[in-house]
Amino acid sequence: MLRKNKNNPIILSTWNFGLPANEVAIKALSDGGNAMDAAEAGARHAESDEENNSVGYGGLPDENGNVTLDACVMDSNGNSGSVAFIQNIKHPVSVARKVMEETKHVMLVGEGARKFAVSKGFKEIDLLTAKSKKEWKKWLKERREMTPHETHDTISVLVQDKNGDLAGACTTSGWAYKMHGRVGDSPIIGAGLFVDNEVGSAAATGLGEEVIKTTGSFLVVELMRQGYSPNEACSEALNRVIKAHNGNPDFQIGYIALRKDGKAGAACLKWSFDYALAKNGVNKLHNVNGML
Ligand code: SD4
Repeated sequence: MLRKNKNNPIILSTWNFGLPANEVAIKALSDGGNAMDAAEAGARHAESDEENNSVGYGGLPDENGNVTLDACVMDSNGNSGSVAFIQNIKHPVSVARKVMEETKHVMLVGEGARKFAVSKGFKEIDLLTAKSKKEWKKWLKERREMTPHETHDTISVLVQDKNGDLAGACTTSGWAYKMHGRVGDSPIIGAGLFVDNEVGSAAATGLGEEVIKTTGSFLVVELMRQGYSPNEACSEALNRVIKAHNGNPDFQIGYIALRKDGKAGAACLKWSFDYALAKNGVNKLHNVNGML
């Protein structure tokens, strides 16, 4: 049994936009929120940022010019909620939380998810900004296959609150110029995100198809249960992907992991990967080099 880290909240998020997301999450905690409130608040911050072209408003569209979003949440009681392929709603992470808390389901997709959101008071807006539209129009001329790491940048926020409880949120616009209807790993519980309040939490960024095939985040948490450190668990989950691609995957996946005792870790397949860690009052960007 892992010792519980208490009275020392920790926030761990993907990429450099994790830094401002962590700040918002810290504020949510200091306003009295729990781990779920903080993870949601952090993810919402990235969803609102129109400069971020891979999450929420301002996200790059699918091949037909539709911005379609995926998100999920998981709380410390093992509850989860998710929306996939949702359109015209700015904060899919909050819709996912509503699915978790106000329906008997875990996952809603597409039109059903949008209608549910509207019924809960979410406003419909056009998520395609002028900037993203311009990029898409440019892409249409060449229709060049995007290498996933060019545009893939999901935000995942893992939080441990002062009680030592864990929760997480994950949100993305997915693979730029994807096929209409494509859903990635981010709304799939166990793939893009997994939280087990006894052991730890993990989340993924990168090529969702490969994360789904290896049930990545669940695997990272289970490896921590077996005694792997957060860094080792992330690397071992990536070893499965490396093996499946004969030692030479040509795409990126990054994992972050937070163990119940407060230890954080990360790993990525290739190039490098940034993550933001807020701990002991310091919110800082860290970088890990690729395993290959
Ligand atoms: C997806 N995993 O839709 C997401 C995208 C992503 O860094 O993480 N990008 O496949």
